[in-house]
Amino acid sequence: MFSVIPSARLRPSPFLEAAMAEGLQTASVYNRMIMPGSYGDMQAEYWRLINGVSMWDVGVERQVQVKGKDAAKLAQILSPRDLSKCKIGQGKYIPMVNHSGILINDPILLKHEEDMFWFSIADSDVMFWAKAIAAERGLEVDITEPDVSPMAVQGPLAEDVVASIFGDWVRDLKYFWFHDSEVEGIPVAVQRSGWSKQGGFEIYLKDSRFGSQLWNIIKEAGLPYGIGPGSPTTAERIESGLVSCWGDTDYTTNPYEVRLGNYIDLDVPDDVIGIKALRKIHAEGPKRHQLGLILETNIPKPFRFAWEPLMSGGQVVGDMTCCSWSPRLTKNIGFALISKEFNAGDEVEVMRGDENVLAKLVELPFL
Ligand code: THG
Repeated sequence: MFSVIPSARLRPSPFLEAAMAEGLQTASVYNRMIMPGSYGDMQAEYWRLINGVSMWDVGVERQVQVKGKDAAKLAQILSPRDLSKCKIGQGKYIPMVNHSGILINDPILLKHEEDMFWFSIADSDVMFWAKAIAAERGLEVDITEPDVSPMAVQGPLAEDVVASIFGDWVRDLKYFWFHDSEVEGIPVAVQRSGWSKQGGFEIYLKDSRFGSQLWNIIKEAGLPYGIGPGSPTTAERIESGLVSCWGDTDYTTNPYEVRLGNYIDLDVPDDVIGIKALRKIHAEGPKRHQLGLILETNIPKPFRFAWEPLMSGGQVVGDMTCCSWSPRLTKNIGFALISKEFNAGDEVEVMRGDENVLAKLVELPFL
């Protein structure tokens, strides 16, 4: 194997030291940061998320803070989801598109004040984009990266763990709503969120000096519940139908193709980036859609970075954009981004170099 050359470009999260002390085995790169992966037992990590509680270093979900007189205006310009009814203390899942209606990021927006927002971003550079748009539109805003790093606590027992640290008020938080708090003097915001469908919270650390201390507080509080380290879990997110922006999408993919149409409001003002393109795409009807795939093989996916083409009748009809063994379905499953001519119930072939594998299209989510 290889090791990583330390570099200021590859920013560590404040939790990385604690994660390495837990025996971190694999990592990837996300938002130009090191993103922890597995701690050596992916089966145990998966079942802990499904049946118990798991803690994740997701400091790679970087925050872009927009503050100032025109902050609300810029936030709306950057997303085709209507933000006019968003309240202070509320979070919203907001797809972002470019001028052609192509999906470029899918942040969670946190509204802190009438004139202050955080974009909690997926893997692409929203800072460049937001600064460029603000300057081009002549808006009065300060766009900065605050010293803020999320950690996720996920799974059916996450609420008990987080309540034992912060108090029973966390049980009343609605989905994506958040509240400022502290523990042992460490400033945080606590939000009901996280990239799984097993329930849970994200604790946004607001002072990176305390990464290891916060990690250990959560670990200790979680001990009676069997907490252990983990990370965003490919098998679970595919079973649950969660989209990975830039994993399941590329520079040709619009939100309607990947089941994000519910988060687009076509009657937002005309100055919202990409809204005219989205109205056109919506009116004409998207050409592709995202469906589940159940592969007729128990052989694991080969080690491969690229999408795998889907064939029917000798023609390429789409792509398989992700694939994983599902421990609950005991099958290999994935997502298809495929021509609208194909629907749930149809069969296609997944091209895997020499070997083609039959796969059945199904509705998402799997579970
Ligand atoms: N947490 C935080 N920031 C993030 C992520 C996160 N930024 C990047 C990335 N993840 C954003 N992507 C998603 C995608 C989906 C969801 C959350 C973040 C999600 N979706 C639910 C669903 O699809 O069912 C609910 C959405 C809704 O109905 O509003 O939870 O994980 N801090």
